[in-house]
Amino acid sequence: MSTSSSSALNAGLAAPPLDVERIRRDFPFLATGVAYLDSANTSQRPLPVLAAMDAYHTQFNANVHRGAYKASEQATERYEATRETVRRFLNARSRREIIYTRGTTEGINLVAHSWARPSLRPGDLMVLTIMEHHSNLVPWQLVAEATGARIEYVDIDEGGELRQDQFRALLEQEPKLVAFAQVSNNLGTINPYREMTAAAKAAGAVVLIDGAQGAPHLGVDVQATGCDFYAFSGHKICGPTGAGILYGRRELLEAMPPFMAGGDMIKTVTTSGTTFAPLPEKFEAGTQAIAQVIGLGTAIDYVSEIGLAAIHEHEQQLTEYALEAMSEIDGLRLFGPPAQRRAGVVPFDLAGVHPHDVATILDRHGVAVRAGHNCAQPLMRRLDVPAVARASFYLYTTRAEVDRLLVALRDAQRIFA
Ligand code: 7TS
Repeated sequence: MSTSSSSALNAGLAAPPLDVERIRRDFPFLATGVAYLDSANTSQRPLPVLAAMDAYHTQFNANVHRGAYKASEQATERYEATRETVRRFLNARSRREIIYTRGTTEGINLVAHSWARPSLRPGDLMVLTIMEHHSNLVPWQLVAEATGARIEYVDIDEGGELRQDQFRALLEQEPKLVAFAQVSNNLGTINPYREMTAAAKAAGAVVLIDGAQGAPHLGVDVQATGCDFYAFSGHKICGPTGAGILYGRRELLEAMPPFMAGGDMIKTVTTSGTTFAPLPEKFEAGTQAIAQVIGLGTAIDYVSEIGLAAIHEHEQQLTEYALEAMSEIDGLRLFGPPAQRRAGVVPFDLAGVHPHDVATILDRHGVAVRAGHNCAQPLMRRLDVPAVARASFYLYTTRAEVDRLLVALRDAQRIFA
């Protein structure tokens, strides 16, 4: 396997190639024979993750933090073990900074509700980017409506990368919040998140990174990055749906009011008022997705053991291969930066064929891709397309699956010619 596509991120530390055939045996779904090229949407889950959730349900199914009996203790232990796994994965200082959520969307909404609403004043600036997923966009629009704060969006250049000149100019206006994706779900662009965070912190902003597409493919060191908040979803990193993580810097989380209120997040309740539990429980009201949290911890262990550097390298090689082959298909427009600066995401448009029709033809070939606005309508408008089709790769994706995509694309072209 060539290592020539090794990214600057890996800084010359070429990872050993993945044993993709062995990895694939861990993913039962892949035995369906579908070429699953939609991992940016949701990943497949490996056997150890399924087994961990099964063990919870069959051997120690009980609520956490409550029971005085063995099953509940065991459940609590496994549930809290995920917090340490995530702390290590993100290199957070403390387990108290790791909040369980349902996913990226809930994490961002938590920050919008509990940090932004009480903190922002009319005229305050929030800086977002035009490539954001709706879940890192709509919550801030609601904050703007509620507080009178305003939003500016950093544009992209023709290669699908953020206009850093514009970003720096906006920082001169001293925004209160800067929020952006580590990796774009639609363009695959790996944003220079460390540099952007450092510049935004120097300008005095609170920084939230949407790690939905970053955590599964690059990971993050939140201390080295210096961000205040980092949100991601378990289901895109080989975990189940329904469990995700919000990392928050402790000083900020301590000062923030709760998001949801109810059981588990209180210290004392009287008829006249309530004091709240310490972190992280203050932000974890009600019974959480216990099995899913346990599955998420197992998923992070699974991915970490294989190694994110090797996974990223594998995806980049596939991306390079796909981009090159797809550029030879007449009438096929590709979006996004060169393979070296993107994660395994390949958005495209086949001239004269609606992306939904493309996806339908591909489905007939057993090739699964996403098509639509992919939860980024402002980006679609910026690209001047109603929608795109998107192939996305992960650790189990093979070159043969990309070849099936190519055959199916030529068929779609023939059918609609
Ligand atoms: N942010 C980004 C960058 C995403 O890609 C997604 C999901 C989310 C936030 C929301 O994550 P959730 O788990 O809370 O739903 N992205 C996609 C996608 O690209 N195709 O389907 C879902």
